[in-house]
Amino acid sequence: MQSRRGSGKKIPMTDLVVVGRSSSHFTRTVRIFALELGVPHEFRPVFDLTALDAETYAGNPALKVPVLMSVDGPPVATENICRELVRRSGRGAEVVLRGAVADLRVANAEELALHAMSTEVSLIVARFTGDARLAPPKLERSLDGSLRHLDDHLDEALAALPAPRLLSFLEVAVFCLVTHLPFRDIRSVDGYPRLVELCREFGGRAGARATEYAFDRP
Ligand SMILES: N[C@@H](CCC(=O)N[C@@H](CS)C(=O)NCC(=O)O)C(=O)O
Repeated sequence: MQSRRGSGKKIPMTDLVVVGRSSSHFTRTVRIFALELGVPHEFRPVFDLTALDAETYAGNPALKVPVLMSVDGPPVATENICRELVRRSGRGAEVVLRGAVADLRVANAEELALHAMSTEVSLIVARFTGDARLAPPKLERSLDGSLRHLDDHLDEALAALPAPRLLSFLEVAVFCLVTHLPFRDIRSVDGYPRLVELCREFGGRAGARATEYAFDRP
């Protein structure tokens, strides 16, 4: 049985398809969720991020990845997809999604990790287009300030997360962000020892090892 909902491409009724890029930190976040939670899925790369049609992005009108293709329609954006993967896995009790903990140290760290990820995307787009006006100095300051805060306050935030846990959005997002900065040559992360340590620890997980950053080629 096939469905066309959410995208022009046919997908099997039972299957989930993560549409994204192997070089994308947002995509890596959802792939790690799917792998660590044992949710069967296929990965389908988008090769051309300059495309202007939503079809290329599995129907995402924002022209962004990742997207999760499913018969129920495609949730767009990383947090929504992680939430849907947790729902499908039936393992919600073992996972700390964004916003699940009221503690401000966690909420601020989640916000700053996501903010830094988006800021990095803006810096990459500015570099790609060669238009310096797209990367004003404030953007660089904003990224540095967010990383500084995360490095200084990571331990407090992690201590406020429920334990034991299989996975938290905060840890996965920080891992994907901090490993991505040197991969895209946006920042050295040497000045952020606590973040580097988290990456070293988390990098041993199966989901992390299976999703090493790479540039997809058609
Ligand atoms: N809010 C979105 C942001 C996704 C995003 O910025 N994805 C990047 C790849 S890491 C992208 O699609 N970049 C292409 C572009 O901005 O043109 C989410 O949480 O998934």
